Amino acid sequence: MTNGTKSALVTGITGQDGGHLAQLLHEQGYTVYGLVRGQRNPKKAEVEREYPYVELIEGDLTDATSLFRAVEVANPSEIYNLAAVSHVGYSFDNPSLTADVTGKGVLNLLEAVRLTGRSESTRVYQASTSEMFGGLDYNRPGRGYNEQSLFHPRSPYGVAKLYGHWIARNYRESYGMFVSCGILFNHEGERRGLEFVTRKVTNAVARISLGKQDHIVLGDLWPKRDWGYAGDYVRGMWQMMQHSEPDDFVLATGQTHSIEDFLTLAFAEVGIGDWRPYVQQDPRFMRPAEVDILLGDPTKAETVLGWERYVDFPGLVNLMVMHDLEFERSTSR
Ligand code: NAP
Ligand code: G4F
Repeated sequence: MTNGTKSALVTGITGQDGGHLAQLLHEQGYTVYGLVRGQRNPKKAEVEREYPYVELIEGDLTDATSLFRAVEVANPSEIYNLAAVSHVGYSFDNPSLTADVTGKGVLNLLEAVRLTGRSESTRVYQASTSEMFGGLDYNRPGRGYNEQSLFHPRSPYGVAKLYGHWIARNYRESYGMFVSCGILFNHEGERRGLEFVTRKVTNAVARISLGKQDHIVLGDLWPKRDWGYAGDYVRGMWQMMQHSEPDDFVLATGQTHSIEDFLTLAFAEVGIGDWRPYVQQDPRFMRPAEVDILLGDPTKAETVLGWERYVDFPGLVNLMVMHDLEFERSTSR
């Protein structure tokens, strides 16, 4: 299905999801605009190389004026707000910045849409997160969080995202704007930042197997996450924006695995059966408050939107390790 008349503005274009989404929107025939921040952002050249069809606009979620300008220039039918301070560990060290970007930045963007007179013509996607839940859903043991579950964020990131979530819902209710929130559980892939645990592991596994590195240093290994593939999840974001009504949707796999499980599969990909000799732990990578387990229930997205996933957990680990092996073979570092 293509739609040549639509244009989209994607914030967070230099991030993991921004890349996957830019590709999907381009394939659907959209004119794609991407918000990029900073005077000399090194990732700008990467976007220009990998997604040459994206028209870049300079702006920052903390700078309301720049967002007004971006909205005026792009005049988008859809805005995907993916930009955020998105690393949970980093948010503990930088809580104020996280509140400004991940929380108040959402308000700045919604105001840019409303005050430029686009409340009725522009649909907005807000990147909400399973970090807003913060652990086990004791009301639904074993069945996972859904759209009705209670929130209990356990990090400055989760708290800031919860503000973004509620202000997005408030603009939907107050001004009748089409604002949908995707409550996404962890999604990973070959474009995942190296600071997140899955990519840190697959990159290290590739380097260890090629003799470029001899161990990896991690934090806690027992937490469990509901890990899916980012390519599947950006399709869900787009489906939310095509739906007849704005709403909230959980995207998840309905399965949860520990970091130890991830290590076992990743090392097995390169023929290493026992990963323990290669893994060290350091409190530096542990958090003041941890989310022990995340498990999501995607029934609503599956039934209402027809959302499907094509990559399962072993497939995800395989594609990430294979990608990193190829990349590490091609560089001498
Ligand atoms: P990511 O790779 O960390 O990308 C974050 C993006 O935000 C980057 O493009 C970054 O740009 C941009 N950004 C940071 N501060 C900004 C600012 N002040 N103004 C404008 N842009 C700024 O994140 P992701 O994994 O793609 O996730 C996309 C969104 O979904 C995020 O909001 C994240 O919190 C949320 N989310 C992610 C997951 C997941 O598992 N991936 C799950 C649930 C929700 P620079 O290049 O300039 O730093
Ligand atoms: O990969 P992580 O940093 O992802 P986390 O904290 O679950 O957050 C990600 O998913 C959220 C959705 O639930 C997003 F909203 C958020 O933006 C981000 O994309 O950590 C996963 C687990 C944690 O329990 C962490 O403590 O891995 C543990 N961990 C253990 N060692 C580590 C490390 N995490 C990182 N980043 N680095 C380590 O060395």
